[in-house]
Amino acid sequence: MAQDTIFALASAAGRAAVAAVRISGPGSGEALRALGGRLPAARRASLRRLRDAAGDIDEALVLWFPGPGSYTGEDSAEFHIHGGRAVIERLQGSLLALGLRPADPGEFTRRAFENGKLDLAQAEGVADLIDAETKGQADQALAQLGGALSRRHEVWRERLIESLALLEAGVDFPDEEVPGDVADAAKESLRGLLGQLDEAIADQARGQRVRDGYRIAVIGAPNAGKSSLFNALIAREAAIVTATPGTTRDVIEAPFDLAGYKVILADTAGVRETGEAIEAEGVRRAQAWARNADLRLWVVDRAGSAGDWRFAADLAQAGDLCLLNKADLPAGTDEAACRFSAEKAGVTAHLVSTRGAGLADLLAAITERVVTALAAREFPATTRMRHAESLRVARDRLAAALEAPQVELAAEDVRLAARALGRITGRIDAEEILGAVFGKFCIGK
Ligand SMILES: Nc1nc2c(ncn2[C@@H]2O[C@H](COP(=O)(O)OP(=O)(O)OP(=O)(O)O)[C@@H](O)[C@H]2O)c(=O)[nH]1
Ligand SMILES: [Mg+2]
Repeated sequence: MAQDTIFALASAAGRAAVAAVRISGPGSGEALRALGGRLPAARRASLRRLRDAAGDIDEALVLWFPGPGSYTGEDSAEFHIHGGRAVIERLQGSLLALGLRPADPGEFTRRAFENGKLDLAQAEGVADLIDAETKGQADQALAQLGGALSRRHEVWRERLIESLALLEAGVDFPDEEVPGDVADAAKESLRGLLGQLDEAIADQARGQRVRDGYRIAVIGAPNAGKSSLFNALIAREAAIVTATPGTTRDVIEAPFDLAGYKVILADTAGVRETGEAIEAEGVRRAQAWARNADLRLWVVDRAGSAGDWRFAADLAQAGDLCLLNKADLPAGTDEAACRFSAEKAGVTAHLVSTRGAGLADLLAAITERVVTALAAREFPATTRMRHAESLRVARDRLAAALEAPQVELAAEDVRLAARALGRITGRIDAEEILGAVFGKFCIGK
């Protein structure tokens, strides 16, 4: 089937010094010649005056990438033109007139996948690298793009297939002497692999956290100073602060960069018993966000003596931080009671004031937790739900294979486990997942 030749603005829309327009497909060379004269040397930048029947378009740098040695694997080209709206539209109009069509989101990378230039996990790495806002996200995406994640799954898949061959030797020649130790060797290898898959599953949340952000909830009783702390940490007045308890109702999320990692900080409604419907909904949302967070900052008004700290006490988990706030005021009886209870629950107490005292130490403590949770020498095996699901299926099939009463059943389970791993790189069932993977790309990539 003859492919269309596609085009797209590969750089961001809007006024800029330079804009890059890419084209790919069998008509690329012809289009380049039509607009810029003879084909430039492959992969060398050449200065050309672009023109069509209506006249000059721009003076531009053009690049010619003959297939299959190009990003997409097809003949393709780039025009680096002046980045004004009119010039971009003029060039795109000419390309349309030459019979090229605008690319769908991710279509260049999809073609690269279809031409065997990248596997699916690598293609996802491309999308993640484009979306990366922090160093941690970029490092992880680059490793994935380079094939780190794919190689790991391929090695596992190959081991499954080797074991399958050993098991099938027992199935295909039941009457012959297949030494018992062949099947044993297969099982031994599968058992080792099961251990590795278990480790990868245990580590799976890390990759998703690096990609999507580490979640920190600011929780506590009304008026404890949660919104004040939230504003201090993100260094802007995003949340309303008043002396009236019950000010914050919605969850307010703010992403920020901590030590190169994406962190999402959330201010939440003060937790207390309330008969008021709006506030009750706010409390429900606060509790839900807090439970799913990776870390909770439990803010307590240490100057109080009414025992309000108890309202949010059961949301805090071991490893969280308790912030005894309003260090500039004299301590009430709540401080000692809360500190005692927190430390018993494995929650470290810090004395702070949202007006400044102790905030630098607090930030260091938070940073330490984020880095400990996300950093590791090795990149994690999975970075998306899609990978995690396949990994879990593979693990369950493998466990079933080891338990199977008959070698035929074991072989079938091993086959299914290999299939599940093959979905991660798109070696298996690619058609089903292509839309989901490439639909989220930006146009021009
Ligand atoms: N003295 C003193 N007052 C503080 C400090 N931090 C916050 N406050 C005051 O405490 C009051 C409540 O602050 P908020 O940040 O709105 O408290 P909150 O926990 O978000 O309250 P709700 O949204 O109602 O749950 C305000 O009057 C703040 O100015 C502090 O470190 N010292
Ligand atoms: Mg508030």
